[in-house]
Amino acid sequence: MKIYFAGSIRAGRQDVDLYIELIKHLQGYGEVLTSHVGNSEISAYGEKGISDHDIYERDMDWLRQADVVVAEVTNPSLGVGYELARAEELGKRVLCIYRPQEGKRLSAMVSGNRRFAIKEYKELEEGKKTIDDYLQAA
Ligand code: 6K6
Repeated sequence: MKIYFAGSIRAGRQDVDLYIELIKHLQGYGEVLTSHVGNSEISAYGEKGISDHDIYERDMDWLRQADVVVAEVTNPSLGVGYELARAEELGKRVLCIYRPQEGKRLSAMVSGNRRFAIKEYKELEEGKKTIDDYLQAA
C-alpha cells in the first residue's frame, strides 16, 4: 500500500513529534511516500536544496500514486487543505485525524466533506487505533 501522509510544514511544526510516530505506525501498512513530513530537521522555514516548484511537482506525483491519504489536520495548513482537495478530485480514500482544541474548530470545508472520513482523537495511541480501524476496514 502506498500512503500519502499530510501534515503541517510551513504552517508550523509544533506537532512534528506526533507526525513521526504516526508515520512509523503507517509504515507497518506500507510505504509512506511523504515521510519527510515527519522529519524533525525540516523546520517551518524550508527544506534546503529543493525549489517550491519541485516540491509541488514531487508531492502531486506522489499524491497520484497513493492508494490512501491520511492527514493530521489539527494544525491548520494551506498545503494540507490543498492536498485534501486534490486527493478528493483524484478519487483517493482520505482519512483526516483531528485533536479537538479548546476555542478552535476544524474548517467546515474539511469536516463538512462527506467523502472524507473525519475522526477525532486525543492522543497518539488513540490516533494509531483510529488509523488501524480505518485501514483494516478497507
Ligand atoms: C520543508 C519545510 C518547509 O518547507 C519544506 C519543503 N517543503 C515541502 N516539502 C515537502 N512537502 C511539502 C513541503 N511543503 C509543503 N508540503 C506538503 O504540503 C506536504 O506534503 C504537507 O502535507 C503539506 C504542508 O503544507 P504547508 O502549507 O503546511 O507547508
